[in-house]
Amino acid sequence: MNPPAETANLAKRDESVDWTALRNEFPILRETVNGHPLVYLDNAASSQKPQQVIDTVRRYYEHDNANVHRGIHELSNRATEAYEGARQRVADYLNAGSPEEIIFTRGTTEGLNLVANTWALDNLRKGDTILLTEMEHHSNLVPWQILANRIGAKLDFIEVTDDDGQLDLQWLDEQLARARLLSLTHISNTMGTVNPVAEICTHARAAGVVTVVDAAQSAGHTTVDVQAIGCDFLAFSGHKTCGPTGIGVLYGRRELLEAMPPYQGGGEMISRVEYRDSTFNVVPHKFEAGTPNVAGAVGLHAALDYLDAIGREAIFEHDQRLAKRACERLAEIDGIRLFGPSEDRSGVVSFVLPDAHALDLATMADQKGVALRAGHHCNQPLLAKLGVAATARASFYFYNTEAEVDRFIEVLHDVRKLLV
Ligand code: 7TS
Repeated sequence: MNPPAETANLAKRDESVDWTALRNEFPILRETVNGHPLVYLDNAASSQKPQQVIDTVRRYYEHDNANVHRGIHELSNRATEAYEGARQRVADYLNAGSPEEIIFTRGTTEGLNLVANTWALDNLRKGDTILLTEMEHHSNLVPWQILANRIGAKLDFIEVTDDDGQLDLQWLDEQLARARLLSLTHISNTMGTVNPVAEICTHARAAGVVTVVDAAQSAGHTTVDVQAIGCDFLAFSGHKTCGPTGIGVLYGRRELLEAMPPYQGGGEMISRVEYRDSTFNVVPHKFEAGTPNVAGAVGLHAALDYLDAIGREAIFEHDQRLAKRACERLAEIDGIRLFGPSEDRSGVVSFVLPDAHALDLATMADQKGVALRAGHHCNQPLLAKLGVAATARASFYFYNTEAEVDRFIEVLHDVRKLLV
């Protein structure tokens, strides 16, 4: 299948990006909610999709749909070409050494579970230590708890500093010396902290510790280069990167993937099957049992083209600019508690007001068309450490505007008047 015309024709965008024109390419942003124009500030949970991605998926189903790798017929060949083309596109996007290092998954969660149930289950033993951080999403915590309970491994945590939500790396080398595997997030989905993953992975490599990076919050927002980071595995989700739901990526270093046992059994992942035994396919197919999400991969390809046409540095600068404006305006509210670093943060802004519960706030903001998130953000242990049960969270993306930040603040003030 040819690359979608629109994305192929998108001019390379730089700092002079026409953000308004981009915004207009997202049909859903024209929705009204409860009689108000939608202000969508829940991008850390899921991003919206540009017309180009929607059209690419539709075009795939209208013209190319079939099962992959099996058919001798034209449509199967087209579907296979589109699917494998998407794998190559992801490899380029992450600067992976080859497309064989890219496994399609359902999302970040599945990628992390895959590593826990293959490399880690095969290599870790009773008494081994798995090193995590205190800011991990449940998806990068619970799989390791399940594994640790199963094999008798231990969990250790890099602490988060109380004041600005950074990782406390002063004990990193000591912690790495006791660990076999380190799994950590690139960007915190609650505090917006950007972790120095390349530096941390350098230390881990020197200590012989295998590294896993959760790029759920970074892959669609900033440059993620697996070779520059130097990680062994990295996972992200298509739906947070302008792509479809139900498609994600696990990058794995080839030597590790080659040596790992399969994740699930079924079609596609085998080489030869007998009644009592089987041999397995080569990587990455060994890890992709069953009919894959071809349309999802094709949509993800279009999404990555779209993001790269804008430029990931420009996207991150835009996220940061909006977050800064939001933080500055929020900081004017007496008694507000803002979480995370004050500088060099991502577009995720969490806060707690002294007089209004986060859930009430988000519910009432929705009445005015502003989509926030409130709750524990799948970060229960972190919130317990921070001493709160819930935060309200606004998370920005490149299609959000300064006017939307101002509208969000205005709505917040209106809602507070009603709540206090
Ligand atoms: N890791 C991080 C850092 C995340 O933020 C999320 C989702 C995941 C993993 C899981 O991604 P999934 O696509 O497999 O579900 N974060 C959020 C959030 O902050 N609000 O809703 C989902």
